Amino acid sequence: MTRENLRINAERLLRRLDELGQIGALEGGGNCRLAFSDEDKAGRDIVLGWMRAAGLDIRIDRFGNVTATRPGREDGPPVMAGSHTDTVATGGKYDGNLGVLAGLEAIETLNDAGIETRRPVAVTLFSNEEGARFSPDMMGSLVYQGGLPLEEAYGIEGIDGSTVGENLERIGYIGDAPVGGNEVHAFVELHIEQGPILEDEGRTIGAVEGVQGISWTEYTFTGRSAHAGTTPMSRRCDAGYVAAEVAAYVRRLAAETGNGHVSTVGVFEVEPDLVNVVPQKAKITADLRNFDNELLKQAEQKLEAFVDDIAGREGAAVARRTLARFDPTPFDTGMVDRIHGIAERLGYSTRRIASGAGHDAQIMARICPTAMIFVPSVDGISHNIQEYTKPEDCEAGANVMLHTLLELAE
Ligand code: HGY
Ligand code: MN
Ligand code: MN
Ligand code: MN
Repeated sequence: MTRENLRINAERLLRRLDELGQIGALEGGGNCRLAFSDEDKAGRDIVLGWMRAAGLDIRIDRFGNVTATRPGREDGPPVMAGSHTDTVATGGKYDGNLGVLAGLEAIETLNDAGIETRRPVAVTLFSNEEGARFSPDMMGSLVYQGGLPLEEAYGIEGIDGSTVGENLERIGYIGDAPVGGNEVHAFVELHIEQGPILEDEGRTIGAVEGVQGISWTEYTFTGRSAHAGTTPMSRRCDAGYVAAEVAAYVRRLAAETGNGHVSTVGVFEVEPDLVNVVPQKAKITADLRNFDNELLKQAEQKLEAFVDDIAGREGAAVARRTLARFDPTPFDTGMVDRIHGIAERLGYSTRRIASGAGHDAQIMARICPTAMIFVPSVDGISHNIQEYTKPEDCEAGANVMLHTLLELAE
């Protein structure tokens, strides 16, 4: 078997995707493995078992990031694949999982073929990529890279009031290895596109050129609860009304900002949440994204001005909390070209593409040459229990991953 003809073991990859997909399985399909939950632990455990069975050197850092390494002829910084196995509450079985399992599959294919590489080859499972329970997202890779101090990360409180540190402790994933200061030769992440472009164009592989900027803000509006029937409209301080106006504005902001801007209000809570009480309090989150940082900043400024104006007119108090803020991240052009070339050489229909979603790769790009491989999402949906990617596309992405790691490891 020549190296060029080397291909991953698709049956093993797909079987593991299914097995991991059983953990935190939801009625009707999909997964819920929120970061540092018991389901997240169970998902980590099964992947760790496969890593150990492959005879890899396992390193768990103090933030629960798990790195499994296959030695090379020489020591030194590894060529690394990686992604995440935590999910949003209505997640699918491919988001993140495909990247971790394809990295492991590529390493096991090298084992099966008895191929010795010059450099070590590793795969990392990063903690809490989603940020849905504990913000910001990409938290594990941020701590791994040194962008978020460990103690600060431990203290972050989640949507259910408990802290990251308490939960990491509870699931037993505070490892011994230090965080930060990690040297990596190059990083490659395979991920589902989570959008419609590859499928619409009938493409199999996306060579990802970069990730758009992300801005997450939580707003808490405080008004005054009052009787919904007796209180004159002019005498109300309706926190729910303010939140609703802001949510509609966040939507309008996308068209106003342009350049493919996207924005949404994902969290919308009112108190006391009763039919005949004017809301006393309302909490919403605004997720704004743009590939142009200046336009993203303009959108943030316009939103702040709108919030102050509408809340001021209603007499409601405003509390703001930044949950995440990442600038647009371009990937290493040499790495993107390499992925594009390998995909074409393997016979896959390929295009360059940008990522609308955040990924661990955008953090790893701070410490080493980094790029991503996308495969199509059926109907372009993700963060939805119907998330699906065809087996042959998972296999294609993993084969591009295999040859990218192999080239980088020489
Ligand atoms: O929100 C994101 O883009 C990622 O899924 N955490
Ligand atoms: Mn993901
Ligand atoms: Mn996701
Ligand atoms: Mn992601």
